[in-house]
Amino acid sequence: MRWFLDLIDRATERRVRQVAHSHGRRSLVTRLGVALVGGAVLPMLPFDRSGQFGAAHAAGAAKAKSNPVADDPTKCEYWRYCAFDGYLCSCCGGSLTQCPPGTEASKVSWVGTCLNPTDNRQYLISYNDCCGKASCGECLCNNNERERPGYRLGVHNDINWCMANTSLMFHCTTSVIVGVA
Ligand code: ABN
Repeated sequence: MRWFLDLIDRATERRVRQVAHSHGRRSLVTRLGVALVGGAVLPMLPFDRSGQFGAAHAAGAAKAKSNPVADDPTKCEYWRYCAFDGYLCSCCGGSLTQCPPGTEASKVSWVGTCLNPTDNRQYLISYNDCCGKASCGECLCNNNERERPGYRLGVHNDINWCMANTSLMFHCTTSVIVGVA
């Protein structure tokens, strides 16, 4: 019986020592050290920020610099067309900002916001339709940055903005800078 009690004593002592070791002061200091070093090293680790606004636009600017069509107003990739829906007036006898002869600018329009890759600033662009002639049919372009569904009229681009003009016939669309965001 005595040997059995000794056995229990030794087992209990061993267990108490183990618990004291893992929950003692030294173990607490060890854990604190790990937390401190981890806290200092973690923020230095690289992580993906590509979803962030600034990085996305920096990438956009870099892309525009290496992409000559981004500087060509007859191409849909031109920066001012980021929220454009229609035919480019620069392909229809007009220009970026001027309606072709025989048409007039819509009295109402929708205004988008586009990044100019040259100065990295956001500009407000008014997309005025040119009204009074049948569809130009050249250089169809549809980009939808920050555009919203049709039930929010002022922020939707898939609309005939000739609605308030004498002639409702849509010909093409211009892109006029109306402000800096
Ligand atoms: N704002 C261009 C346009 C005109 C007619 C129909 C859809 C879109």
